[in-house]
Amino acid sequence: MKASAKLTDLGQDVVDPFSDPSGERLTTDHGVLVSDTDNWLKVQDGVHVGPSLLEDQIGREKIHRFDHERIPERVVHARGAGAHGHFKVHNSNASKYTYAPVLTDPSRETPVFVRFSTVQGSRGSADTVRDVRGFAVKFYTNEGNWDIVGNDIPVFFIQDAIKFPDFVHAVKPEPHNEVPQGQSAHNNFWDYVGLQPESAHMVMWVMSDRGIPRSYRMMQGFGVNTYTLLNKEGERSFVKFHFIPKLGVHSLVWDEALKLCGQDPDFHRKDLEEAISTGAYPEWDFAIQVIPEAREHDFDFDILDATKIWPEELVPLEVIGSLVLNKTVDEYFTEVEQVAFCTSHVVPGIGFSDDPLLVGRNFSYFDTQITRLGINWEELPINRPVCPVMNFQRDGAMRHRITKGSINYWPNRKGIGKPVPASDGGYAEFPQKVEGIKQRMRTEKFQEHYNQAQLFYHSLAPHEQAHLIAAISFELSHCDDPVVYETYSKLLNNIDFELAKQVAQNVGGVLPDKPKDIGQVKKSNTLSQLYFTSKEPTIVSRRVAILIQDGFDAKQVKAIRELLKQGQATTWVIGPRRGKIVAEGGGEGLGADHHFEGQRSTMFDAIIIPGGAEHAKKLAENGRAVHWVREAFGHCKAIGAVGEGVSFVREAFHLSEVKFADEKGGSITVSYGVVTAGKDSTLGNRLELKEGAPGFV
Ligand code: HDD
Repeated sequence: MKASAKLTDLGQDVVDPFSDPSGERLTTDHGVLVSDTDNWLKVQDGVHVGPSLLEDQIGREKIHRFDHERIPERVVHARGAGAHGHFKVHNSNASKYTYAPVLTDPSRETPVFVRFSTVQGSRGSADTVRDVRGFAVKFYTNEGNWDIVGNDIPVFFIQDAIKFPDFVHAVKPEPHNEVPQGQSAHNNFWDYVGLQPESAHMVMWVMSDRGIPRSYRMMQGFGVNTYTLLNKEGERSFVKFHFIPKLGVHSLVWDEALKLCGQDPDFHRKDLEEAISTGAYPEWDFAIQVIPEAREHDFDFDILDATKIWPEELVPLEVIGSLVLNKTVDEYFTEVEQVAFCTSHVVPGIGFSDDPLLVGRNFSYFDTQITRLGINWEELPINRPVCPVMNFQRDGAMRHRITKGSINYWPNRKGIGKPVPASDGGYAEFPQKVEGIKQRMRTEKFQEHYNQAQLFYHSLAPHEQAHLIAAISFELSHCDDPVVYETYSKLLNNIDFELAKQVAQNVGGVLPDKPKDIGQVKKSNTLSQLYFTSKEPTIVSRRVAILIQDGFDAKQVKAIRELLKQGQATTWVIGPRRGKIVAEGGGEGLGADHHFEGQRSTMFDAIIIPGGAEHAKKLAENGRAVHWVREAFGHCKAIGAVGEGVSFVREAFHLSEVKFADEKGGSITVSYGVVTAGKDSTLGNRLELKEGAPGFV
């Protein structure tokens, strides 16, 4: 069977051959045709309602099934969205490190399922909360399933898995009142991380713009833990896995994220679905960082410590492949809810390290799936490997597979289920020499917690640092126990004096009296989001709102839409009502997709206001329309205006002193992200709204 055929097979697997979703005839679960699904069987005389009868098996079945629809939500990462796609390596460069075909065979296309998630909130919480995002990838390889269960942040809060229950209890809603939902802005979280300096580095990342991504499609993915690769010569290397989004790394601004929680709590889920359905398939480069075994101790941090990155200046990324998502799910529950990942699931050529976080994870994930889905969870269609599965694990609740034959043990007289030697593809552990004293401790390098927190903070651009300070200040302001915000503001002085001072001033914390000596300030080029955003600016899949009123210039709108379509952006016409809006001079109008109150500027990446004298006047009279552009401006979005649209924008901002384009001259001006084109501009050649144009980044 060809690997590429497997995606289809997987898709078909998901469909139960006996169920007919498009069928017209209703049946019970045991297949009997149902004649009435709306009236419970009752004793009645046609006038008086009599008792409903328990004997109604159709009614009983419907309610029984409904009563048991819910399964336990994930203890963390409960809120998520997922999609299908494929993974491909572009070269066999990794064969010097591993013999895993999924990482070395460029002729292969490996089907994948990816689930993105937030961590803290429950299944019904909002998408745009400040949080870490899960980035879990299941590779359905010919050698078995391989799961990378990663995040959008390359480090973790704790070094040792034994701390995970405490950490999760601290970040989750507080136990006495189950508040807050989807937020770390509360006493218990900041209390915990204040007493737990190993979290400082990760706290910096979550409080930076990384904690509020614009889209799942615009975030990096990291395997976080250190894994190992094994090559044909039997040599072992340490490895970290990276996914780098083709669209760049982008974030919301905090006010936008907060508003979206209410205005569109499914913002990220819908964004993923919209992009795939419109053909803008999300894509990531796949890269590895590799450290040969002999260099394990060459660094001033421990490479098995999950609170540390491997700076790219020290260990460069090697891009070897790409991941594409090109199919939305057909049914949320059976795919996104029932998909189950295990860090312990690797394929031959890939192995574990002694990273103490990873070792605990390798136990935890399989265990949690038993509670959530039952011991036979790997038989569920979304979790099933695409290669043959044969072993003597048997029975258990909800076993589906029917295995023929009389043999269920090894060794057996027929030689069935024979273990396969490594030389023939069987999984081989690296023969690692282990020595030491059995004890509960951490080595010296694991005791240092601030160097990389500083590295991250100092590598941010000034506006990113300002956002981070605002974010910590917001969070600590939500802590009402002074011990908590005082402890944390003090801790920040180990990272940066100005950071500590400003946060302390904002939240009433303890002002540091002098900078702590933090040695030479170090920076890394690849930690600021600007590193990714400036590479290849693109408007692909960006949502652009065109604001119109009766009397708008229809020719301009047509041209604008055409240009944006060429750049693969999506346009949405927003008017005073959904439906026909009359064009200037009574010409052919346009159907608005939404009315001003139905959607908000937060849901779009840019706004354009075309010309049309009557339209511009009406927009200026409409408070909500004015709010649209003001809010978008406040959120640093690109705003474009043409002809009379320019005067509307100017009025909306009361910005007569700012130099906009000379309307008569028809020139184009860019001012603070506002792009204006004069009245005489012809859209085809002068209003350059093309990919990469200023303000459309
Ligand atoms: Fe975890 C879920 C990522 C540490 C225990 N984790 C879960 C998911 C992601 C991560 C993306 C959601 C998977 C999905 O979409 O179904 N977790 C991480 C990362 C970690 C990490 C990047 C640090 C490197 N996790 C971690 C530790 C433990 C767990 C140390 C326990 C010792 N994680 C779990 C879990 C979950 C989970 C309780 C909940 C649902 C699930 O596993 O399937 O077992």
